[in-house]
Amino acid sequence: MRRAVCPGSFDPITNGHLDIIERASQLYDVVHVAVLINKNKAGLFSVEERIALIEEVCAGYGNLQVESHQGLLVDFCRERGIPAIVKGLRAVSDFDYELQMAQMNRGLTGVETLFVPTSPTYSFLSSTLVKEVASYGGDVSHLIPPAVHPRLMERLAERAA
Ligand code: COD
Repeated sequence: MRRAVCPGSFDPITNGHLDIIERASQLYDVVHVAVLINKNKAGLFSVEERIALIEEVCAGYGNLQVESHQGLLVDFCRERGIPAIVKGLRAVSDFDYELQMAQMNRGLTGVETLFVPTSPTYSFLSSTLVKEVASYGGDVSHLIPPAVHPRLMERLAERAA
């Protein structure tokens, strides 16, 4: 069984994430989508909510497992026997940090990182920008899955109240 992990914060999942997950799911038998918990960063959505959104949006894929993890990504991989991390590369600006993480992770446990070039449509897209644009009233409906949009708008309205 060829296994890989697509890791991230997914706060919330965007069409850019979805593109990478979908492409990974075509290349591997099992793809683990790992929602990494960052103790120092409060998210807009709880980890449980992020997982529920990913599961809803990805319900059509038969080979995904969505899980959370606190700690090192390499430990998530080691515990499950996952030899490969799949990451999307948006632009040159992503490259420096992604390269550092890939080399660190390989040095720690030998896990490989494979980079998938982003689809040009999503090269500017991040959860952070989606939240910022939406919070000022910009239309982000074409940037996130249809199931995520109403939840995002509700959550931003709650936060603004
Ligand atoms: N196009 C293509 N790919 C995209 C796009 C897009 N528009 N948007 C996101 N992606 C892909 C990228 O591969 C990105 O890395 C991934 O989705 C996740 O994106 P985010 O924004 O949800 O998540 P990040 O960048 O906050 O996630 C960083 C990690 C959680 C993966 C990283 O910090 C990590 O591995 N943390 C665990 C702790 C650890 O092991 N630290 C040591 C690292 S050496």
